[in-house]
Amino acid sequence: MKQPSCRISGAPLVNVLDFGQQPLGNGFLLPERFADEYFYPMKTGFCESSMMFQLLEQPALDKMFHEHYAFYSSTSSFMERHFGNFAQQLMKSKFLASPDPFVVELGCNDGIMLKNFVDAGIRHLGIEPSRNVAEVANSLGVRTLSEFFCPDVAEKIVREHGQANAFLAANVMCHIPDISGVVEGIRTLLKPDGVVMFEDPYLGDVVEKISYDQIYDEHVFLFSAHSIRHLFGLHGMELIDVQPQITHGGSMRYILSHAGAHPINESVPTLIAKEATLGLHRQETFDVFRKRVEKSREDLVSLLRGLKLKGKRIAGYGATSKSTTILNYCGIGSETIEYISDTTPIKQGKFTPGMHIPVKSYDAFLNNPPDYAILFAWNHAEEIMTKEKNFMQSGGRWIVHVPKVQVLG
Ligand code: JHZ
Ligand code: SAH
Repeated sequence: MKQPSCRISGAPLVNVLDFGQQPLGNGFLLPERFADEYFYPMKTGFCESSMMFQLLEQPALDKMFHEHYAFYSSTSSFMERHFGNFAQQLMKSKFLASPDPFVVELGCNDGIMLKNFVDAGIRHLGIEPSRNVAEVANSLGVRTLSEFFCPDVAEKIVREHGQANAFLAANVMCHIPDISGVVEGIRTLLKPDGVVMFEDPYLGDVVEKISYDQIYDEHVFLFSAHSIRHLFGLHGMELIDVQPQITHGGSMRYILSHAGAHPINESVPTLIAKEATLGLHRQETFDVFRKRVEKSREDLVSLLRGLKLKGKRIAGYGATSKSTTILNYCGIGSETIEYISDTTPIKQGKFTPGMHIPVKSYDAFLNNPPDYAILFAWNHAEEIMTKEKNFMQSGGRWIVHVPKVQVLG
């Protein structure tokens, strides 16, 4: 096999963490597809030149994002509020103060964020290649183009709508392997005084909380302020602000503009200095991370094994993409986990990628609760714990693996 190289610097990438053969994170499937299920070798590397943490290999984009895409953003009411606040923050800012502003969002999914701009009567466009979720967005009045964003699409948008005042993205920039093409597209699309605001799971949180389940096929990168400042700097753009978010277990919102267009907030050098202390720009940090990931796996496997020996019933809560990494990396299947409950209709009645645990509706959890529920949607813990007070009051226990493997309650 050709030596993998950094998608930004071209330098050779060294494997820092090997997860073995992994299926698609969102590849929920029916038994007739078990025999020809797709797997790929999931390894991660780090480039000290671009400071980018990345997968060595990623499946083809159309294997992951298509008309049966399983993740619908609006399954979380907390995230609906979060994106409502994100939209409000932009609407109140100087960036939309001009007459007839235009907002573009990459990976708008079912319209969770852009519907706020529809309500406010603001000109907008979503770019969403997964047709099923794009259709939901369109049905809500969110104008959505079903395409993969790239420099050509950026030019087409400028021709048809003019340049954008704001370019938004949430949990999508880290999915796109040709990230340099995306930044070039943004440069074409953005007005000279426009703003880019995007957020993604933050490498600092992943390393600190050992949340290695943020690593799966879709997440080709895990970003830091170091890597983002460097990447956009190569294209004449500047990181002007950073705002930590609690969403998805710890995310970072990056705010950028054309170089020199806006002042740089003090938050940027402060975070860069913090990251330097944590060593997020150095390969050796990931050698330590690997050992901690391996320990987390041992702890989880031994906890679950002990509970099964005691005859306890265990089910999963939230058939997340993240759980695909946990289950396949730890080798946990239906001998241990009876079922996983999930509110997303397209996942229900199917089986989890690779380990083939049945995914059931939320009713399965309510009507047949287990002794222990492993919280695969741990990033939504607050929302879920509030909803599931009864489970704990009737003696049910939660298992979480972040920031350490433990039983709650
Ligand atoms: P959740 C996906 O990751 C994939 P996942 C993607 N790569 C990404 O980056 C993030 O989203 C943004 C269910 N649920 O948000 C709904 C309940 O059953 O952790 C979802 O299937 N009951 C684009 O899949 C899943 O859990 C509930 O009460 O890791 C949550 O998935 C709630 C709140 C959720 O993302
Ligand atoms: N922004 C939403 C959705 C995240 S899911 C949220 O935070 O909840 C990621 C979305 O990005 C998917 O719906 C996927 O289809 C889309 N996507 C993947 N590659 C893309 C690309 N090159 N251009 C635009 N969208 C893309």
